[in-house]
Amino acid sequence: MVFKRNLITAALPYANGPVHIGHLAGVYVPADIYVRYLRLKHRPVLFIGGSDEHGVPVTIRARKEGITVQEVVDRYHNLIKKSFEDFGISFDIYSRTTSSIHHQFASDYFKHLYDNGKFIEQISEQFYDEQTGHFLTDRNIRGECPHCHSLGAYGDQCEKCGSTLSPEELINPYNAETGNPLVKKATKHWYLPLEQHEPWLREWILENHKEWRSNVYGQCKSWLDGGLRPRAVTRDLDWGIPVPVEGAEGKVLYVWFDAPIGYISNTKELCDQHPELGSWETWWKDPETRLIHFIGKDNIVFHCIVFPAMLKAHGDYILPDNVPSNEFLNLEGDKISTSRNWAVWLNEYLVDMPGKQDVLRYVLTANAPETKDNDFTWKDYQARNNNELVAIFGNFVNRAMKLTEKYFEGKVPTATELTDYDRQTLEDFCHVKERVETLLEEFKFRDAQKEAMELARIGNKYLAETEPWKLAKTDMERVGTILNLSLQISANLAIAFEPFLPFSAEKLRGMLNMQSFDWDQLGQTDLLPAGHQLGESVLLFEKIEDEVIQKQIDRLERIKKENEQKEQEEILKNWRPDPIKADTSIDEFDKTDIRVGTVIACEKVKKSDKLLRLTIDDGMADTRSEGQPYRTILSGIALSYPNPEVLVGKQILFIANFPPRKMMGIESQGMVLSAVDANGKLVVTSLTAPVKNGAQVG
Ligand code: B3M
Ligand code: ZN
Repeated sequence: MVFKRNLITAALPYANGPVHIGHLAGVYVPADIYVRYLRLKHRPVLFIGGSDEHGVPVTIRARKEGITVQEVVDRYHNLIKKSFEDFGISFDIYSRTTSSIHHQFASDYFKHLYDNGKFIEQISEQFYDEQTGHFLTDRNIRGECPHCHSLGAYGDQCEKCGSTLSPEELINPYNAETGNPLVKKATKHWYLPLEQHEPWLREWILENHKEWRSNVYGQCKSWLDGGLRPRAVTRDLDWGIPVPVEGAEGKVLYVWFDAPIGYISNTKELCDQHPELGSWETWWKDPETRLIHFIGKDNIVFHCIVFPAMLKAHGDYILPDNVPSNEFLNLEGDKISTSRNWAVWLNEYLVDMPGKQDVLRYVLTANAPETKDNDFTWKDYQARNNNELVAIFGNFVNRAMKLTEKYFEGKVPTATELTDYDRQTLEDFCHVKERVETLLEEFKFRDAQKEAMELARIGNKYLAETEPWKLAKTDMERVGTILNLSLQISANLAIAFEPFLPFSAEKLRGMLNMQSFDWDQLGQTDLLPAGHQLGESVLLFEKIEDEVIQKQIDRLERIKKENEQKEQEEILKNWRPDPIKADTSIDEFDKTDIRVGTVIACEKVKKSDKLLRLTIDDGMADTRSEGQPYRTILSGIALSYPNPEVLVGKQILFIANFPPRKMMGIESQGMVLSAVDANGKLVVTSLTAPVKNGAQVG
């Protein structure tokens, strides 16, 4: 199938915070590379973006900051839009889901499905705060975890023990914001019966789209194999697009229903403003349009199953031809998190690293999480800049320019006789176009950029081996040939990097004084005619010093510390003593023999993370055989005592009449008594004043 036009969408970021490097690596940089490439190929393309301004996260942010939701989305929409522009993400439109066009469009879309009987209605019991008159979403409900009994677990997850929860499982659920207790109340919602779509979805994805990336295909398959169920497309919330049917007061469209429709309404907004682009309907309904969604892996099910079902239910619409989705990018080994401020924010990057858009673009593509999660580190960022962009790409171009200025007054010299080595070099790079194109068509951006970089490597090697600076005194003709060839490679670099590093490619074209260029010229060896006057040479890339990188690392370390402190405070705030155990008696208690002893030595047990070996003077040396003056107790407190020697010399309490037990080949003769702190740290018990070792506690 040959497509006439390409409709490229990039996931609409939530307007509840700025965009970070995870978003960029996962979605926006690859989408932008692809779109720029299509434009260079003169293929009709629209690149659609916008902010996702509905849903719960923006309302939480508003309440936290004490401002209105509209203020939140205005702030972040403007911030995101501006930073995308400054970063060179070349959207044809970047709109927002609070626009009136979108509200109308999404509302009509819902109504169309509703009128055609595409939804089912269901009444279910949901948690409700009687005092505020609100139904609550899972994330807004907290309570006691049924598994670890920590307080303040969320309606979808306990962050203490990591178990996935549903709000029903929480003990004493309450409204996370008001603290009010919750009751169950019946509410009506509309559902998209996904199970009815299962047969065609199976065939469409599992049979007809085997070429999709394996992570995407695999996720779809497991959803389909697990059996699809009806999905609610409405919510009880006061922020969003009102459900346009009678009896739906106080209800809005579910954010995941309206957001993907944003791709369509934004296209409409663009086409309405620019009639020369044709009608939005051609872009969305003509089978000769190729629709491609760039998304992150947490959005796969919505773009591959739910949205296609919505499109199909409506009729008329085309379906996506591909959904290239990336895995996640971590930051310095930890998951990026907006709420924990663990991110490199694009708006801050643009201020901290002015003029270095392409460095970040390069690093994020070189390290793109295309097939597995990947890690961004500032050291790697620095190394890729200094060792690749500066040392290879920049250095090569700079030498070619400078030598031409020096020996040929900045005019492209003539290439006379080519040596075998010259011919080999030309041979090495003339396939670059074909290789880069094949990889880009397969959404393999990382390898495609590597191929483009190969040009610079070839050039760098060529100059290093031919050493024209040494020939200047003896063979100017040869120098001319070498520089001619080097400049041709530079011109190729200016074309090849246009999709990847648009700022630098433009700079380079300025240096080479290339008035016009065409992607199809890539691989040619006569891009710059002899005698062509070059422009002024500037540094393409600059070395990044350690101090600059250290500043960024310090910032992250500060954030890590702040987070640890906040988490600690949160834990202490939620800490409650364990409930008192069932009644016992003095007789029962008397059976346990608790004694006092002094720690003589304390060390980690080899090959064990948790165990410490305590050597204790229990005052009973004379009851043991000779050569064994002390009692040995193994205790699982090693994680709480990274420096075990702090216990040496302390008088502690231990149970003396537990039967001996062997662990890690060592016999343990009792149990050290300790208390558990709110954060799980164990603290060994002691006395308020010294007593004789062996004294009984009771
Ligand atoms: N805003 C989720 C996200 O940013 C969502 C994407 C919508 S795409 C239609 O991960
Ligand atoms: Zn728990």
